[in-house]
Amino acid sequence: MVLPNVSHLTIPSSPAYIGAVVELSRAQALEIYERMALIRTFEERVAQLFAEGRIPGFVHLYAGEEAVAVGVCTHLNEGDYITSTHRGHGHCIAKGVPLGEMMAELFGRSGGSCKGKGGSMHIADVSRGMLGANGIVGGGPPLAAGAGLTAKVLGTGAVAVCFFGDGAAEQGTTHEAMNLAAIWKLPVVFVCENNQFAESTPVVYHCAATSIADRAVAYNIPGVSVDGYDVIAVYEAAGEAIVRARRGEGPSLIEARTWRYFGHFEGDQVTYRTAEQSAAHREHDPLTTFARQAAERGLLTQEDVDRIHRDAARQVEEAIAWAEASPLPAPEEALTDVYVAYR
Ligand SMILES: Cc1ncc(C[n+]2csc(CCOP(=O)(O)OP(=O)(O)O)c2C)c(N)n1
Repeated sequence: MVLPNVSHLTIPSSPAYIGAVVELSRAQALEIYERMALIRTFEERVAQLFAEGRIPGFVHLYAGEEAVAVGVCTHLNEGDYITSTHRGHGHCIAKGVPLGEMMAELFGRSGGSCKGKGGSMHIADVSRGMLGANGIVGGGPPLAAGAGLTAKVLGTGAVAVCFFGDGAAEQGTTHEAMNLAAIWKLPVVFVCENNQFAESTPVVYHCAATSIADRAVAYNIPGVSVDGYDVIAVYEAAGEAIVRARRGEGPSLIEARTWRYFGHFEGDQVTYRTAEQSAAHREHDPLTTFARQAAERGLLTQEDVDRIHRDAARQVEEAIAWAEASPLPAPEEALTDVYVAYR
């Protein structure tokens, strides 16, 4: 089915994308909404659990940015790769990492994706192409270039998607990775989640460009800036970039403009932006925006939306129960699987 009325979805800054029309089936619309609702529910519940002191370490929540992870990962297969950031729960869920294993990782339990040794900032599930959340800002782009090189050399047809923040956009590693991926025409899609802040620093303080997507010019690759609240816009841009990567035409850069609903980390007092600003951004909430777009096109009903939220809540509670039933790692395993150990 071809969706009508998509003029607002046409992406202005790259001729390659102009005029593209998004086609979504009801099954795809359900899948997209289900994934976004699962991320939102997971994050809101993790915020509560953290406040109750039930999760050790740091957590950085992804709520508000769901359309980016889901709009991109809906195109990916299990054999494709993603690299993530310290704010990685949404990427993990969108790529299909089981919720129970994620929650157990947050709880530091042995059933976690990394046996409870990584925590929120280091969830990885290589078997599902999730190459890792990453506590190093700008750590993901070189990994994505490496995964793209692997795919190219082995001829697997896989694509590597690199999620990174506007802060990470200023790291040298990001530029080195984009340049190398462009020179070697690697199947990599660089997705900058511009949520307007790096910790407490507004993007206008740290970024000389008015659009991070414009930096693609420096690597002679397509660059496009999209509304990161609009999952259809992200889906459309990502679809073009992923097809291009699979055709062997090299990398692309997508900037998705978005906003995180929570602080930089849980416990952040959020003194660097106003409640009014946040309220204005929430008017464009990705879930309600997509529910409306899909309803207008006869793809989703209010009953679907209600059922999906109930189901997401059930899945997250099951994940918590599964995590809590999982034992702590045995002390004698403290150094097993650990890449670098200080002795
Ligand atoms: C190499 C490095 N420098 C600094 C930090 C400290 N730090 C953690 S998160 C962060 C901001 C990252 O901002 P951005 O990339 O925009 O991601 P966001 O938190 O907005 O999702 C910084 C500077 C770090 N973890 N790694």
